Amino acid sequence: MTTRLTVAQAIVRFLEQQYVERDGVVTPFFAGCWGIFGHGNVAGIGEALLEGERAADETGERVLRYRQARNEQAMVHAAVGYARHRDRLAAYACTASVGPGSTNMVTGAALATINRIPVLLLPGDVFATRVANPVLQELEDPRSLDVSVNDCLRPVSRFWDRIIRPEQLPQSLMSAMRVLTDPAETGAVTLALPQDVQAEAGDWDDDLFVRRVWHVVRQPVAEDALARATALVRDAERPLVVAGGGVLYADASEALRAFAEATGVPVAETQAGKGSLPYDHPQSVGAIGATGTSAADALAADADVVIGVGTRYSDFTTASRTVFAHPDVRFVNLNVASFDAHKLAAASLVGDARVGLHQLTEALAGWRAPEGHTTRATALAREWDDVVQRAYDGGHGPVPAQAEVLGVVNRVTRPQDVVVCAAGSMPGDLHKLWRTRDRKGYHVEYGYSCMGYEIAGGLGVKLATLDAGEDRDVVVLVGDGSYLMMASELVTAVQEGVKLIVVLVQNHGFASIGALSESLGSQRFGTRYRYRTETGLDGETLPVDLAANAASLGVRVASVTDLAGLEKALFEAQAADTTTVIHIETDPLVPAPDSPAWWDVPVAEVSSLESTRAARTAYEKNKARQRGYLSPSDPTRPEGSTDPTGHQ
Ligand SMILES: Cc1ncc(C[n+]2csc(CCOP(=O)(O)OP(=O)(O)O)c2C)c(N)n1
Ligand SMILES: [Mg+2]
Repeated sequence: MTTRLTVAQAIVRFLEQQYVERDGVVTPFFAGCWGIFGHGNVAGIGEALLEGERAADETGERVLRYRQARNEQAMVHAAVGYARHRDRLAAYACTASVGPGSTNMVTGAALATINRIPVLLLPGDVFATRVANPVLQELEDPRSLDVSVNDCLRPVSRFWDRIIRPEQLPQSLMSAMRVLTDPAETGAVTLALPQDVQAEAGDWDDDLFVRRVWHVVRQPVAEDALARATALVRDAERPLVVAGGGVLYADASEALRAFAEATGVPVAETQAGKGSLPYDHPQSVGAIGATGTSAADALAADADVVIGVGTRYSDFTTASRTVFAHPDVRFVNLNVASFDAHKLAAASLVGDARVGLHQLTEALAGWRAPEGHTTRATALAREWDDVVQRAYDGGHGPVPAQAEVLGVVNRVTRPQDVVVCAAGSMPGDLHKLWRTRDRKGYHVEYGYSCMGYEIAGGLGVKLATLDAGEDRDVVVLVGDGSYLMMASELVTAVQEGVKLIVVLVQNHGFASIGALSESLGSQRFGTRYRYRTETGLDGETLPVDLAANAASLGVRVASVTDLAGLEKALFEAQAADTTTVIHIETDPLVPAPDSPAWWDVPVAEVSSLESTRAARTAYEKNKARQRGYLSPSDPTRPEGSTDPTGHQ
């Protein structure tokens, strides 16, 4: 049997029937479709979504619900926030018109792919028939009429296709689903849809539209690989776990806790992995790397075996390959993605984090890290927590320090509430200072660290909590720079009746890049929001009123000047039904407690500036500490084997 539908109608009908199963729990994969309409999708995907909603009004059946966004980049961020909070087991589609609507999604797609979060992008594309070309917003590449702006989405998508014939669609949809639901492959998936093809009808095999379940299997680690890794760990004197986002997506926190408690190995966390253990677990040593705690970074410096679980070892995590300083450090990497498992010349364990941790725990039965190592880790973590408390209680005035603001927000929010952030000076401060009490409590996008993710991503997180039936406030922390880049989805939150608590930290510019600039000899050049004078951008502070700006978008606004006011406003925001933006000024020149680690940002090799020359000297010193981490994880050659190259 076949059904006659347009390509767009077939896509919508197909997406509605996709389910995912993990651990025996079956849930719908698509929560809905974000979209902004233009001539490239209004009569294609737009018509199909409308038809779907009308049909559902009659039948009451589940549909791909349409959500209206203000900005295409933001809608992809919202989709990512949603999927990340749902452990990648649910996602959104995003439809955009041809041209600028589609290219606006490029940044969101890159963010999704880098963070390994599923999102299905459905950009409109230029006419497949080319009869009426150039269509409004068409690129027109004189070298090939086959190119459109949607080709920009190729490098940032894990699967990319352009449907120029209806017959191509079923295979592409199946490939899209395979990638979206595969934890090792997932990211942005793009199906570019020429505007004429969207509206073209085909006779579709009804099997395309039957309910389909995609199984997310928990791949066990191969026994021989496990044996190699176990041998390394058993020899370790100062092992350290680095927990990444994979621990959270695999819902492996309990398995990690069991591993840590059975073996005594301390656990450090990356940005994406923060919350893998509660901050006050005796073996939790907190943030690692360039934004790390003194505890985690001291343990990393001495670690002889590093057990990375679900981490991709970004330069922040490794402090640009300096944080692991033991001359013979070896790595054991448990990761569902072979690409990540093999990083740093590790003994690789390719598999699911939860199953793999269970396997490792069992294989190491009876073994424990030296007692002194575990107790040292606990003592170092306590010392760091005292540093955190002092930062929370900083007593700066009249304008408070950012760390004090974080302290108040941490104290007033409930353990299950989610803090959302992405760029500026707050992610680093949060990584070091935030006391995470729930595995879902910390949502900082630091794979792409994209200014503008905060509010849009937070909206997606809140929608995810509502769909999951969870009672969580979502607290978005956003700097003035990020706010100015993309506050647009506050309007969407108002429209959808979704409640966010946004803490807008006003420090009149880029405190983060200002501090970085100063440390690199660049004198905070171009990082403050100041009037232009004859000598540059060094006049009075600009008269922006972001509280008034937020109020104009239809949200509740509280403008506070001190920590007591912040606390009161947070309580009121908690009690409110609608979105609140709390505006507070902080002093950009009060830094949070410093991390001992380095981050590689190259400094000019020659310069007429004394500040730059001094910074270059310091840079070269740090550069000399940088390691390749190339030592084979298995340095002993099996007996009887010969090296064909003749090298020893
Ligand atoms: C889209 C984007 N552009 C540029 C950057 C580089 N960048 C990182 S932080 C930052 C400044 C952020 O300013 P603000 O949100 O006010 O936070 P603050 O640094 O003041 O804490 C910039 C420009 C980025 N991360 N994302
Ligand atoms: Mg700022």
